[in-house]
Amino acid sequence: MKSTLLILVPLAAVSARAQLIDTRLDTDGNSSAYVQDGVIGANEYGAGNNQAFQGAGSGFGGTVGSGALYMDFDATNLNLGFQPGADLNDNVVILIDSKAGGFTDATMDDQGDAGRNLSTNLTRDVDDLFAAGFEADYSIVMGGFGIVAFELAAGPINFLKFDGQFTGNGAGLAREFFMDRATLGLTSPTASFDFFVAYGSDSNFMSNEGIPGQAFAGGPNLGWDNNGGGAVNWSAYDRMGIVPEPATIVALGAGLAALIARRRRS
Ligand SMILES: [Ca+2]
Ligand SMILES: [Ca+2]
Ligand SMILES: [Ca+2]
Ligand SMILES: [Ca+2]
Repeated sequence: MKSTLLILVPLAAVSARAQLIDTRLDTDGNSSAYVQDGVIGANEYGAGNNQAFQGAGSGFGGTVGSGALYMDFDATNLNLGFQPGADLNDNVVILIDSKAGGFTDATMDDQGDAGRNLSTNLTRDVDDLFAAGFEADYSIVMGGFGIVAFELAAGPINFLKFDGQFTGNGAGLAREFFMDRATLGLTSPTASFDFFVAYGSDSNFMSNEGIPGQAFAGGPNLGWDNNGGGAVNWSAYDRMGIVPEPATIVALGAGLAALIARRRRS
């Protein structure tokens, strides 16, 4: 009995700290209906726009908490669309874990500008803990200024791309943006990555909003110091990936059949 308890307790502790909330799969990783026009078109991000991730929290008015983040792959790019749930007065911060290794709040600190500071520090005065195993590799920051992407690093993070097509704070305007799959390490036909979205001010005053909704979504805004509550736990994350092409499945099936045939002959 004692040994059973010893096994169960650590498992429970791990699952409480890391939670995959939602997985969405692109059924055609080689093509997309993406048009960078500030509008989420019908079926632009999968059939019925089902490749959409929802949030929770309303402390800053629901911009992220009531917003939606859409994604779709084509052969070259990962295409994203963010539809705000309220005016975009602050900064949407998307942290992406798309390859081995990476960084946490504790291993990054770049205060060069608001986007860099939010990407590497989130809540200003306390540690921000990611889900167990989540090591961020890239960030995308969306605000009234436009959209910027960084490759994360221990020192100054590396600027990748800026797009100024969409500016201002209007909630009706979808922020659409694309990134090169190769840059993100997502060239595989069955590529997938994990991410979560935070929302904070230029001075790292953080909202309780997120995509997916975090455990603290029903509480007060995190502010600068998590209201004296210590480290912030960004334990929840979502996953976006690609369903294998039928050709890939056929090839896998053929390989399996050949393997079985070889085993039967031997
Ligand atoms: Ca697609
Ligand atoms: Ca569009
Ligand atoms: Ca940091
Ligand atoms: Ca990583």
